Amino acid sequence: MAGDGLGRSGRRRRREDDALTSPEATRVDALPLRGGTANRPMIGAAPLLITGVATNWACCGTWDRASLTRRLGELDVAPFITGNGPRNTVLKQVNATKSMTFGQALAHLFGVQRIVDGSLYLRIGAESPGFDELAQDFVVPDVGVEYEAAATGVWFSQTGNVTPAHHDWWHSFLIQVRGSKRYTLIHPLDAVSVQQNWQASERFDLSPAPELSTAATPDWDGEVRYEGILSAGEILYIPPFWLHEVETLTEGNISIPMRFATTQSVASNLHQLSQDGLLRSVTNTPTRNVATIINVLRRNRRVFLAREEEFVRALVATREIDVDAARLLADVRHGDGVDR
Ligand SMILES: O=C(O)CCC(=O)C(=O)O
Repeated sequence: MAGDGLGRSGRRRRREDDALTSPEATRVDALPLRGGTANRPMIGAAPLLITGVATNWACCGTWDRASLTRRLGELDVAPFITGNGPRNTVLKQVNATKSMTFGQALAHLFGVQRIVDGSLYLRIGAESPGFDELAQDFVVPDVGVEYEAAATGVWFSQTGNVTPAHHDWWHSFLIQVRGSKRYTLIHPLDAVSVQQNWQASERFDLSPAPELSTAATPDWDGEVRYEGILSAGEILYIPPFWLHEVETLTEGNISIPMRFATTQSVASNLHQLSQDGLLRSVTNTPTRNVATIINVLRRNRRVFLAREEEFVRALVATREIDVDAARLLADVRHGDGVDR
């Protein structure tokens, strides 16, 4: 508010005696559904902690080191190595992988036998051998939107592994099969202010985002954040575009991230363009090849210009402006239409 004399922190509504905590995601006992019903929350509306749904699936009852080794122990896998620190970043574009058998990976992940120096994070995606065998033990529920098999998988993790803050473009159900994870979720409209103090390499490239938890950000002045523990048998529903950070709290940890398509999009095309558009291709390709980067940026610019053109044509038509849209665009692009 103009003239109120308060700085950023002064504008915060947090009272002096408020404990610095965030609520956990709302607990429900049914999966959300497109449009919702009397007994089912509406998919897309808010994060949820869903209890009592996955508990009876065979994966939650039977997956342990012995049974998985018996079934798939000889499978060739290539887990990410995540380092030895207390906060072992997991970034698929950055972490090195090491080939081994699934049996060896499980021995390391469960803390039974040390196979590498550091921790492991293993993803068996829908395209990987072994996935179909594992998929017999869980259900793909009907939530009224299309299942995205290619983005679904089974993830094996160890204490201290951290997937840093990021957002995805799908409805995500993080099904916790074994052990527990800590999660922090931030509303998409808080994302811009959250990122304001990040380093450029954290905002625009692959340096891991700074920790978002309440403990790590006592000066948080955003508006919507949830934080809590996801335990075995529970499902965390993460709506599209919500920032999320996930830390593994136990050894031999198993989750199934199950994804479904969304028709939702963030409100601003420009925001979407930088966050979800082709610039993300640069971020996801750890290249220093200038020609490759130029090509991606050129493609990005063509997409942007096409959107700008669409907008200008619509504006001219809707307001019945007596101007040729192409001429107007040319003026804009050459800078000679400014301040006329
Ligand atoms: O479980 C994790 O480590 C990360 C989960 C996640 O980022 C996701 O499901 O999108």
